[in-house]
Amino acid sequence: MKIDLEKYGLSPRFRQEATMHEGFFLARVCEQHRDLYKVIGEHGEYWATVSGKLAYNAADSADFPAVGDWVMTDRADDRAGNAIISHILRRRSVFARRAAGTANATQIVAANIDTVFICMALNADFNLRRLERYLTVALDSMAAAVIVLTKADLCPDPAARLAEVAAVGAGAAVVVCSGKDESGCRELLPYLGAGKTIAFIGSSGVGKSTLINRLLGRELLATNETRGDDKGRHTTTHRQLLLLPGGGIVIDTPGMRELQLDRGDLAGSFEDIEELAAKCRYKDCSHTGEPGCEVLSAIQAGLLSPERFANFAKLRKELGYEGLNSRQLEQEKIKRMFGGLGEMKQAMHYAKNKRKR
Ligand SMILES: Nc1nc2c(ncn2[C@@H]2O[C@H](COP(=O)(O)OP(=O)(O)O)[C@@H](O)[C@H]2O)c(=O)[nH]1
Ligand SMILES: [Mg+2]
Ligand SMILES: [Zn+2]
Repeated sequence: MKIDLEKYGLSPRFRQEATMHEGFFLARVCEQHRDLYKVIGEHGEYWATVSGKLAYNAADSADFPAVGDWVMTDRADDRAGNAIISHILRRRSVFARRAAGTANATQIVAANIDTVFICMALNADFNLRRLERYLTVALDSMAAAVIVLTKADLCPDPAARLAEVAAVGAGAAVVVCSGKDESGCRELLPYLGAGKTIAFIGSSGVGKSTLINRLLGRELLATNETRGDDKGRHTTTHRQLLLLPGGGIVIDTPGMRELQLDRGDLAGSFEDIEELAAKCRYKDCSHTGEPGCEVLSAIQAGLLSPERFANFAKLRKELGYEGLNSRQLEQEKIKRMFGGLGEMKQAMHYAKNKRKR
């Protein structure tokens, strides 16, 4: 039986790029276990490892396949041992972070996603500063961002939380849902669709796997059931791509204790501050006490929360964007995404589309 890879998100653009690798087989990465990848191709799922050449040429963990990647392999099944991944097709979007415990290694959390569900629970997990951090990465990912507030059943006043989220939400859609009851994830349905890939991102325990199980209609993913009870404690340990019965693809990710920024779009997640900063008397205003600083005036007038500004300053420092203005940041991003002048045409195309949006 031939598998329809379009259901797995295959688009003409990847099909086209795949034709440049004659003699190889197109597949999408569904799971990663250290150096072993489970991929899905036209003849089903099989296991693969990367070629020596790919590993040798990799400068960073971001150059290795990630869940969601479209790759070329040397065979269409693994009956004769693991297949070899020789190429990764150019990513359309990535949710990336700084690999834990490293100074500058990038880790791709999910690739080729249409929408990122930033999941945050409406209980003790609720933290606007963390949300700003996730948004900064999501808005840079080239995927759409949706804020998913989970565990609504545990919150006495979801409407109040919703208002707080909307204030920092950078225009992203916000949905409130619960994995506790059947109808709880109905709000997510409008974002799902055949061939569309959604990545569930957020801290451990917020209910990502529970929601995905609801969407799947069965308890496929282990959820973190027994906190404090060390018997049978299951949790998501690896990233995994799954096909929904109603159409659409979801990527479950293990919770991250901390999302360290590797790249980000502060102009998107902190547009309000960027707008104020553009009106500061000095172009290179650091908003730390210069005269004519609109950012500080807004804080004094109670129009901008000092916590939000402190978080902005912290994230900007973490990204190494201190002192760059939004124009320079945009150029920085284009350079990073399209690598130098060689692909300038793509970069212009991107900039044009961005302006249209
Ligand atoms: N009260 C409540 N508990 C939930 C809800 N969704 C998930 N949980 C519980 O939260 C824990 C963590 O859920 P899990 O789906 O494993 O979270 P993940 O780490 O984000 O994948 C489990 O004990 C779930 O039963 C919800 O909507 N309401
Ligand atoms: Mg999980
Ligand atoms: Zn200023």
